[in-house]
Amino acid sequence: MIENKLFHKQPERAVLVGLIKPGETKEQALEYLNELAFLVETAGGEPVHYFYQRTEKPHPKTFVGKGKLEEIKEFIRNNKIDTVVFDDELTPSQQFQLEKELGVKILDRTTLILDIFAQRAQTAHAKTQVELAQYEYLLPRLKGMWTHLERQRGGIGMRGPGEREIETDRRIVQKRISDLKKKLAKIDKQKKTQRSNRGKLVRVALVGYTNAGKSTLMNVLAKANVFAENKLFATLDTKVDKIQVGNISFLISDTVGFIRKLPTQLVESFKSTLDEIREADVLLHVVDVSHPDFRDHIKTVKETLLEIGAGDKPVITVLNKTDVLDEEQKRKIINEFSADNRNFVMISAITKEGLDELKRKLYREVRKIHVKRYPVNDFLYPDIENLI
Ligand SMILES: Nc1nc2c(ncn2[C@@H]2O[C@H](COP(=O)(O)OP(=O)(O)OP(=O)(O)O)[C@@H](O)[C@H]2O)c(=O)[nH]1
Ligand SMILES: [Mg+2]
Repeated sequence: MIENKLFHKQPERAVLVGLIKPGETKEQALEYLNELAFLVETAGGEPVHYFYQRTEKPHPKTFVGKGKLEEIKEFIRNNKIDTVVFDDELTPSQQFQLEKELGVKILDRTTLILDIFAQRAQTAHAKTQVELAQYEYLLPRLKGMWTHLERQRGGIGMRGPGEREIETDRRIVQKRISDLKKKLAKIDKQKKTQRSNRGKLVRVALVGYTNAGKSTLMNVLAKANVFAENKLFATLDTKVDKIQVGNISFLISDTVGFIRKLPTQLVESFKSTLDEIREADVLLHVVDVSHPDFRDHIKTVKETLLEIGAGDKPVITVLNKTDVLDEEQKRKIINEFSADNRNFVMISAITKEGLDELKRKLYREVRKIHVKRYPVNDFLYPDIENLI
């Protein structure tokens, strides 16, 4: 449980609002709201109720239509609600209008994710990246923000890194943005030098949806000690370790997870963190196959990889958390992925089932790159079956 002690004794009670877009089923929309609820909990809030509306696109002024807005208003009146969270990024004017109509704090998906990142950030690098993303998002929204509510409410959406309340004075924010950019440019340069100092070693990056089990797998593979927990965005900082499989040493990195509608401000300011993925030779795409929406997660990760310019790398799909599945479910998934002709392996990072097979696959991929980079006689690479 993330502490919210600075601002609230009780968790903020939140109502969640999403849209069912054309082509989406109600189940899908509910799954999306479940994810939003998980985000709210991770931020220290308490999801109380879901509202959703079938519509082609958000209402330009109030996100949902008039009738739905009345329903939400009524619910807020009767249930001591502090906050309403919308599952998409709101425009500054929607935010302003909703604030006026509903009289409670209005948050959108982006603010929520930025807030979680702010609480999670540990190093100066992560803190700088998050703070910049927060202010870039905030700048066009400062006018009229929470005008009639005053800022004493604080809490979710108002916290910067290190439990500092974020600044809302426009001039100070502008100055802060330019300072943060300068600071980040400096850190990015250092990071680049660090990466280039790692030489020609093959680099493998763990990628995947948030909470898929990347850090848990990193801990198992590299005997590292990376923080892992059942909350979203447990990892923000990149951790790199050297490991040996068979007779080859290579680098493995664990980094920030992806999510649907990852705020663009974050993608931009996390550029150097994401460089770790961009510059990797092989990707291990970790998937939580026990999650009902895992196919959607795979799609999101692929799209994000394309977006950051890492869409063309060799990928091993690591279907994780098989310990939660029964035999029938496993068989179905194996058939599905075999038909797809994908390079995949089923594992459990907890019970370690499938780990040897993962190592063999990893060895083969790394070896392909290794022989190109260090041309030597093939006999130096004995058959992996004898090694693991
Ligand atoms: N049952 C089961 N749980 C797992 C397995 N692997 C990881 N978990 C759990 O899944 C949760 C998330 O694991 P993490 O390793 O933190 O996931 P992550 O992908 O690093 O998440 P972020 O850093 O938030 O992106 C934790 O509670 C883990 O204990 C597994 O094989 N089986
Ligand atoms: Mg992690």
